Amino acid sequence: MIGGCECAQSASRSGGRWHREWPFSGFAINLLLRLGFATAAPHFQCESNLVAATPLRFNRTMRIHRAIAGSFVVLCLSLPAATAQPDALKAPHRADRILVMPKVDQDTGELNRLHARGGSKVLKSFPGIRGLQVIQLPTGESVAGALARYEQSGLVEFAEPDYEIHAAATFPNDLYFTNGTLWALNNTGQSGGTPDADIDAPEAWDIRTSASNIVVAVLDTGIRATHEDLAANMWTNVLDGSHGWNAIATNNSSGDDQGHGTLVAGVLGAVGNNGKGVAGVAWQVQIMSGKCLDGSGNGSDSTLIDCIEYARTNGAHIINASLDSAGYSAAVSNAIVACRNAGILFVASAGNNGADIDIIPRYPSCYDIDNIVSVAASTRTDALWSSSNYGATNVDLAAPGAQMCSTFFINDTFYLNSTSLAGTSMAAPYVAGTLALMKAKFPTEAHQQIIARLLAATDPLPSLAGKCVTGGRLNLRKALSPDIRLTPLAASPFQFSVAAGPCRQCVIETSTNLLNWTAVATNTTSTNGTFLFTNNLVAPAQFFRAAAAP
Ligand SMILES: [Ca+2]
Ligand SMILES: [Ca+2]
Ligand SMILES: [Ca+2]
Repeated sequence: MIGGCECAQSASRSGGRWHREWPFSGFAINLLLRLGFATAAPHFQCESNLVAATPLRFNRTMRIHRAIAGSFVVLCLSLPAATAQPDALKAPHRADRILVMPKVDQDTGELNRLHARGGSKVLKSFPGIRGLQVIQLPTGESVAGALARYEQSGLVEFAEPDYEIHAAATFPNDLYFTNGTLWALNNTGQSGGTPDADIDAPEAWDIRTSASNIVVAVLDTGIRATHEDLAANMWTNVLDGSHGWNAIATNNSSGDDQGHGTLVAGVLGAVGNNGKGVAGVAWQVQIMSGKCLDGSGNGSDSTLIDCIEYARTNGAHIINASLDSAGYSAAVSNAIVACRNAGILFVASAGNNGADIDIIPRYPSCYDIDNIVSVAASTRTDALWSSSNYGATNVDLAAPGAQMCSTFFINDTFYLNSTSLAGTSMAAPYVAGTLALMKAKFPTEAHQQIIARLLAATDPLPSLAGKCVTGGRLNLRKALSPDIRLTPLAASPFQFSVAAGPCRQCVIETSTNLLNWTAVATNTTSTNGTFLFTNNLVAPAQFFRAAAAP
């Protein structure tokens, strides 16, 4: 949520030289997280980062609070508590540590003797925060007792609990999410994975979980529409009550007799937070089944075209085609162009040949049509999956696609959870589900804009450099809420650029004390995602921040 760029301007504007005054990045994020816990009483809200136009000297305790309200992040500064708040111990905190702030001009020897008498130990002190100390309590001493001991000593400005912090995120209660199986959504390094080799789903779900008005057509082996984790998210044709089209049998019974389609559907849109099974990228969505592959997983261009046309003429916004062919078909490309002209996004798996499809093309990925997003598969260590196809031109991005778990067609409560379940077929629906949430969030944007957002939002990875257009892996959070970055450009007059993703309205606010903020400008980023801000006012010490609408 938090952008990482903060900058400072010399207090002397005539000096006009840039330098970093306030190493806010790590510092701020730590504090933000610390207060992410303290969300019970958020103060004010903005999604922002800060530009400091002064060397900042704190002669008060600074606290920065973070909380979530929609896609907003709370930043706030409050005066120090002279003593611990009466309810200070109600919030979860460590039992073995407290924090104390020595009084200014206090003889450190006296405080050291107090530590020693009580059997406590200074684990760390922070000279840059006026000597703030992290205190290890002796075994058996309660936090309440220790706080009282320090506060009554008269040697500290305050003593307070070491509150627990947690990353702000929305965690669904579905079994395979909570037990860590769904590493692709949230990877903490479980089962040999690389922490954060994931699409940042919990962070994204703070912003949006539902794409209930978006129809995603899964062109595949069919879908088990009665599955407990899919039934509520199946699209229904109001004319016949069906959930799609079966181009193999040429009827409206589009159930799954192979399993592949039900797996794909669960990745993009299994019901989230229903206490069952898995969570889709979109917790609510309308999944249309286009059965173009038979019980052996095989079909042909004619069955594919039949389902593409059904999707297009029945209101699909997004098509997921976890399938590929070696044959270039003018007919299929025409069907996809018709979708393109209707603004329909078409997600294609890159294929599982371990090949460079710029050299050995696979279709539909390699049709040169601007509504196609081609997806390679990545692993829980953020490597390119060994059998994934790739291509610097014809593959756009990677998404998780190995060691998967999803809804399966055997019965209504079955989930396939296998370390050998892998493929670009599983990667594509991570992108399709992401696009569904994006379409729901940015309903007026054309397919080119949505795709540009998607591709700008990937996490670049060394393993993907040169392997796809973006060289990156899908990031759902960035796709829904691009980072806001302020970059200094000139000192006099003071000028910086605001980068916040395309067409995003931002308010620039200024403060001299980080307490009182005044809006000084409102502007909207261009389609390239930035605008410039210039400040001609002379002030001895000013901070700037940009806050975006959700
Ligand atoms: Ca991340
Ligand atoms: Ca993550
Ligand atoms: Ca579920």
